[in-house]
Amino acid sequence: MTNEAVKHFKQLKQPSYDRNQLTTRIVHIGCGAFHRAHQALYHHDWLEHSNSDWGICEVSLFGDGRLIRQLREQQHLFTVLEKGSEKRTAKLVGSVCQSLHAGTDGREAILETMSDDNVKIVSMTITEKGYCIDPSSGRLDRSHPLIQHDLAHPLQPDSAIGYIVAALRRRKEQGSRAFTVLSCDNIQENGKAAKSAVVEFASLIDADLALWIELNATFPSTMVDRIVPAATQEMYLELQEIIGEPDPCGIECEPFRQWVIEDSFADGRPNWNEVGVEFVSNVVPYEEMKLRMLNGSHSFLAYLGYLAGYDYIFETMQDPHFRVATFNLMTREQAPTLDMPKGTVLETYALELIERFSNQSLKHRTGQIATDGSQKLPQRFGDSLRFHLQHQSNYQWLALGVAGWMRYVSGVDEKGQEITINDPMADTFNAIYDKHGLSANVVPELLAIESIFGSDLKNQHGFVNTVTSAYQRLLDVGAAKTVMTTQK
Ligand code: NAI
Ligand code: CS2
Repeated sequence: MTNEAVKHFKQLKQPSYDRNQLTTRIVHIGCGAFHRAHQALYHHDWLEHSNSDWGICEVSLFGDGRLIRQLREQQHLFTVLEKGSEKRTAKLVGSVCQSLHAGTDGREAILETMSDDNVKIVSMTITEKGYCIDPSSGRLDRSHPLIQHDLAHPLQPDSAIGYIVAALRRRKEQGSRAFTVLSCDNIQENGKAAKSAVVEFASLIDADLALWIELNATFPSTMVDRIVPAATQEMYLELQEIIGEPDPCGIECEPFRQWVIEDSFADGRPNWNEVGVEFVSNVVPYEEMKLRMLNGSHSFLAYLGYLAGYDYIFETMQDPHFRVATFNLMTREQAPTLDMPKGTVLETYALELIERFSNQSLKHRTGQIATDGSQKLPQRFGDSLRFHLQHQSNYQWLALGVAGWMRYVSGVDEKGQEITINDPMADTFNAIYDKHGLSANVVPELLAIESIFGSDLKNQHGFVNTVTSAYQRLLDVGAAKTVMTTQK
């Protein structure tokens, strides 16, 4: 990898830093769409300003390794296309200097890299389900097949949690320092969730190791934000037209980006604050605001919008009833549950979110956001519902969101067409629908799934009745009319 050898992306501004000097100091697990348009780009921007040698090694634990192969073919350079409603900007990212795929390069290569003293941070975007935790309690799911495998073979892990523990074990044994585990997934207190999974896993195999990790590694929580839809053929063609050549590793996103990080690093960190990252002592209020107001409304729009026949989020925003419903969900039912630092105006935040969701140049599929609802609902709706039940305040939009999810996971849309349910709990939903068919009898059974709704919500009769009425209304008149006629 040399700057001179760059054969690609001649039309784009090349990195101004010397990529030959980069050495792997950050290992990132989960080189998906989001990471490339967020952390990798922030880090690139920072390298443009600093004399640093901190490079990123991308690690992919699953899949066929195609992305890693393609990254290598283009010296780990790739394009991020920022698309506002009027302006498109293509940026070339140079912060990645190495890549590894478990299937191609083997476990040993990954563990060796992760346990190298030079590595200071192991970051992750492995989706909510990658943590192998019970989403409602945040505890490690010991019955998870990957965790069962890794507990039986801790030196040959498959899961991200297993890899982290195995690498930290090596570091302890070789007398090196622990690294920072930086979770960048949409999970409430994602650092705490990662820590609890890692420490609990370690305690099951080696109590001393678990203690060493608790004392030496850090797990800062983060709030990450940038809307990055999954790549499509249409996107690749548009990108090619702009940059003059194909980029199979390119990705598109909105212009907005935000990253708030708890400032707790085990062994140093890049000064990302120089490129707009906020380091704070307590990230929880920011996380809750984003998860409830942005992601909560995203899920609402994904389930009800999909059922109403909308393929994309921006289309739901063109429906005035969905638009008002989303604003009301954010401002009346999510905002009151938040305890924000002084000066935060949540109504302004809500208006900005509506604007971002309305970006017509971003084709963000409702069906994409609808995936993995069992992992997303707890942090997007759960505690807000508990707040309203406790304060006896109104939660009709939240209840409709839950009912929309329930109707969606039936696997059949309002025209009788099949919906493919991508969710680790899809079999459970199937079994419930096989028993009851498309009827409101599914409601109590779905609410009884404790990993999603805890053990409390199913016992709140008023709540069960409200969700049941919303569900019945969806069956009777469909999602579009239910959203239209629900009291504004
Ligand atoms: P993606 O599907 O493009 O990438 C997911 C990555 O996670 C892939 O590299 C995949 O190999 C890896 N992965 C999946 N399951 C895994 C497992 N069990 N263990 C280890 N690795 C696993 O998805 P994308 O868009 O990159 O999103 C990933 C996550 O990033 C989201 O689930 C969310 O938590 C977070 N995020 C995404 C945003 C977006 O707009 N796309 C914005 C903010 C956060
Ligand atoms: C979305 C998020 O797919 C989803 O569940 O709600 O990925 C959303 O696009 C991001 O969190 C925005 O930062």
